[in-house]
Amino acid sequence: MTREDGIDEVRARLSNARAVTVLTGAGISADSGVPTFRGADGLWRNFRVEELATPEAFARDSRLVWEWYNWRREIIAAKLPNPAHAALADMERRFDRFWLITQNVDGLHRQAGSTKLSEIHGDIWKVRCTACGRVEENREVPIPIPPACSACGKLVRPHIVWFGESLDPVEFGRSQEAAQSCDVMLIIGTSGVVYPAAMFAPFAQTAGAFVVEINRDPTPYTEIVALSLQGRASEIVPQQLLKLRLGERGRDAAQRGGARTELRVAAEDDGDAVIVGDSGDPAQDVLASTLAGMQRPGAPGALAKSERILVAPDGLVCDPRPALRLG
Ligand code: BV8
Ligand code: ZN
Repeated sequence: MTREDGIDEVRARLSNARAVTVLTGAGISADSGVPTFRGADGLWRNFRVEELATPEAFARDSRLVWEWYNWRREIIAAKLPNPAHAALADMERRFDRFWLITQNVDGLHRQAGSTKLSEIHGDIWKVRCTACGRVEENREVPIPIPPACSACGKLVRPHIVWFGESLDPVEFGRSQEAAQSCDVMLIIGTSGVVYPAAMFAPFAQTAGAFVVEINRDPTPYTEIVALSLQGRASEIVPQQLLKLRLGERGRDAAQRGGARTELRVAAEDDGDAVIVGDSGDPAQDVLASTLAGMQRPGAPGALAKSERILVAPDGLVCDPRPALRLG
């Protein structure tokens, strides 16, 4: 099966799905410029995990651990969601039930507009007090070391799940339930080696879901999932969305939702898309602007210029300016 056939198959499955669950890993943020963990240029190549991402490491040398997180906060602070993040943010409004499980701590899914999500490994932009347990947002870059709790003045740590620590039981429970009750699961940009996150795909598959992997490289999932699409998340995920036909249920939902939800990104059957104007919806606008921005100048099907676009489904064109080919 070619990649295009695979994308068509996913589109067809999504068109008929009521419940969709997505699991993402560092690969989805790689196209935003955030380093991944494993692989040739991964973070663990240069750092030993047990020296930095464990409670023991923090107890031994909290300054070293904070310096590492400061370095990562500085990198992430300069990054923006890419078209794959934006496409998933849009997708949550297309299904009766949708849940996004992310292992990423970079916050880019939220920045893209996702709200139905569990950040199962925590959030690099939050700190937690080692004494009173208070969790608070902190966006300082760099964070002054040692950082102190605003309530009790004691040392705070990153609000992140380190190796050997348990996941938040509420978020884990929600994620497990979403994995076991979906019709389609997308696994995007994860090496699938960290547990318990690695169990969600087998959970879904055992429960009868159609499980699709999207990854630049082969992983332990590649041989066991229903479909594996090899390539960059920022290209494949929006492609699935762009080609998504809404189907009866989707069209009903769009009509119920009124004008705002009628403004969706979708391609015409022949791949053409049309500018329809500003939705007034930040998530849609991120999607539109990143779709425009992701087009490489001169690439086949590239947009003529980078501008905010919105594309209507099923010929709902509000502002028929010249059609653009999205390829
Ligand atoms: C727990 C926080 C109960 C730091 C992270 C032996 C066997 C099995 C399990 C274990 C074992 N020994 C210990 C365990 C348990 C352990 C574990 O799984 N270890 C593994 C690694 C052996 N798990 C735990 O400890 C978990 N807790 O089990 O609790 C418990 C309690 C007490 C005692 C024991 C157990 C806690 C897990 C902690 C997770 N935290 N780090 C931080 O982020 O600051 S894990 C780290 O890896 C990241 O947080 C990340 O979220 C996670 C997963 O990595 P990926 O996202 O998959 O990233 P990776 O780089 O690996 O892969 C990127 C992929 O993207 C690649 O496949 C690449 O091909 C692809 N890609 C690249 N570019 C693109 C792309 N794909 C598409 N497009 C692109 N452009
Ligand atoms: Zn405190």
